[in-house]
Amino acid sequence: MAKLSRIVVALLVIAMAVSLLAGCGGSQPAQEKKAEKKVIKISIGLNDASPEYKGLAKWKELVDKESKGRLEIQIFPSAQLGDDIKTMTALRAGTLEMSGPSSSPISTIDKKWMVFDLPFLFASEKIVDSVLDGPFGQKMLDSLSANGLVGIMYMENGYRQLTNSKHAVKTPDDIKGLKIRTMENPVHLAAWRKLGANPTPMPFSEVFNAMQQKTIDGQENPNTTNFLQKFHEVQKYTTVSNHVYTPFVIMYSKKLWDALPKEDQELLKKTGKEASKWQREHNRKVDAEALEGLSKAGMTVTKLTPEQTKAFQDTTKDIAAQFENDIGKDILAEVKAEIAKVK
Ligand code: TK8
Repeated sequence: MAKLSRIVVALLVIAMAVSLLAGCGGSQPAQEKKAEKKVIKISIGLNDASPEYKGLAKWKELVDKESKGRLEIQIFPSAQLGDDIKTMTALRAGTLEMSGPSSSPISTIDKKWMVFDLPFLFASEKIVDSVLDGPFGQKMLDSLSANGLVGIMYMENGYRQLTNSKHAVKTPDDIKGLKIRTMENPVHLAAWRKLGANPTPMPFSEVFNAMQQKTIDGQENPNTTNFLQKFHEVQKYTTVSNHVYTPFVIMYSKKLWDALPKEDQELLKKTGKEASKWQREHNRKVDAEALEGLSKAGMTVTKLTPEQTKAFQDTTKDIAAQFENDIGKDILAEVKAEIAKVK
């Protein structure tokens, strides 16, 4: 009897071992499938309330659907993985897949990107759309590959507006002596110097603190950023100046992009087109609400009249000539021709 039960136990143990092994074997294809899933990390400087984040969340959704869950975009907001310049360096080294910096810091890698920094270059959203979605915009994106980056799409940051903690700004005279944070870009520095400010370049993630500590008096960013990053908590005056339009450039590490299968590259670009369009529409819907939000939060809002705007345009009008050689005469002529087509 005892012998029999020992045999039964032994048989049971064998049966369990076999079923476990079978289980392992059975799960192997599933594991392989899991390994095929590709995570694509993207870093942005703005927080998760920003229109850039929303646009990327839309893209994530489209990519998930089209790839049937095989490609997963993971968005890291608020410069958790580093500011614009740092993450572009990571992309070029191949240690991070994606980043969505402003166009302005790209000029630290390739000076022709300064073209988008020229004050008052794009007089309307219609011009923006036509230039960015046309051959010029595409050529700029394609040119990134010479520097280890792949331009996937543009997203909208928007027209930039000046905020400060000192007084309402209506004329270039009002800017005299204001300490203004600018992006890390020589054109912005030159333009603000021209306007009489004392400009200080700084990565975006340091701006809120610098305003709170009063090491700077102001900064400039679109209404959505000014509101959604809660700059109204540390700033008192907004001037709707629309002085420059710098897009976001959603980019991929060329090193890592080249390792992707062609079909994945195509899927990412195709869905990117749709996300880019969606994001621009979304941004334009929320810009006015953001300005209202700033006003409701207690900021004094000054909207420049066309005459007032002209004074800012006149003061900064020779900036383009000053940077003509850095940008390249061909690029400058091309963008001007594209703009002229729209007008
Ligand atoms: C976020 C920045 C930001 C830009 C700036 O990383 O630096 O002021 O407008 O949106 O790219």
